[in-house]
Amino acid sequence: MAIQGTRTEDPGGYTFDDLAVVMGTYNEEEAIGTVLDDIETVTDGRAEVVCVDGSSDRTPEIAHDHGAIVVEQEPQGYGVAVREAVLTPDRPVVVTTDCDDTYPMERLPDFLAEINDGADVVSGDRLYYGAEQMPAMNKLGNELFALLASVLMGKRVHDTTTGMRAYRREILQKIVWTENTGLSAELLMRPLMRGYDVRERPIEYDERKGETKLDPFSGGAAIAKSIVRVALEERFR
Ligand SMILES: Nc1nc2c(ncn2[C@@H]2O[C@H](COP(=O)(O)OP(=O)(O)OP(=O)(O)O)[C@@H](O)[C@H]2O)c(=O)[nH]1
Ligand SMILES: [Mg+2]
Repeated sequence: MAIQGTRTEDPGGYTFDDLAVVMGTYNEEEAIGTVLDDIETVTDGRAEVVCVDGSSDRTPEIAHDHGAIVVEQEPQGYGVAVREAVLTPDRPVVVTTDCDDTYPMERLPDFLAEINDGADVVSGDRLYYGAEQMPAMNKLGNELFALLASVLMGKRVHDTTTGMRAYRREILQKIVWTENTGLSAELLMRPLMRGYDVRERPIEYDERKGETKLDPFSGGAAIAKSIVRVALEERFR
């Protein structure tokens, strides 16, 4: 979605100068220009952008042209890329997104405001507004993942696999991350089960540009396994 000239005042405390927006990028040349333009517009060009890239198309060139830091990495899956991406910046607030133009970059000021309000992790809940653009099977899967995680944790969560979250960097650095396809669930569950201030906030979710990189069957099974493993590890740690 192209954003034109929307600009919100910086909330107190951390500003966009303290913010890094990070993503894994894998053959996203259709979407990356829009995503990076949106980030630039919303943050007035002040957020640092990190792309961990495994593409064979023009994605890394487009990222460079937009001033992003591009870390090259052989494609090894979502979590391997996103783990590298969240650990790269040295800014105190790190926001993840996908590079497929599904997530609302105009919400970056709200996420930063929640961090300034004391949140440790702010997680975009795509299911709250109905996620009409999400393929029906993904939606069902995501609802089941959230239920499974909620039962295992004893705390209700609504969207464990969302790609848009804000984190205090110190938490990303302190916890050891082990999951690949299930990394998004892990990034929500470990902080929550360790007592950090984790808040879900409703977000809009748009239709994906370009091809999906996730196989719904093998990917779904991997995510379910991650949820069970992470919940048990955190329970008994
Ligand atoms: N560097 C790198 N990035 C990856 C890899 N796999 C996925 N990504 C990126 O991670 C993000 C999430 O992948 P998606 O294909 O959007 O997965 P999804 O959001 O579960 O599925 P969709 O519903 O199709 O959006 C995208 O920005 C991808 O380009 C990988 O192996 N390496
Ligand atoms: Mg996506």
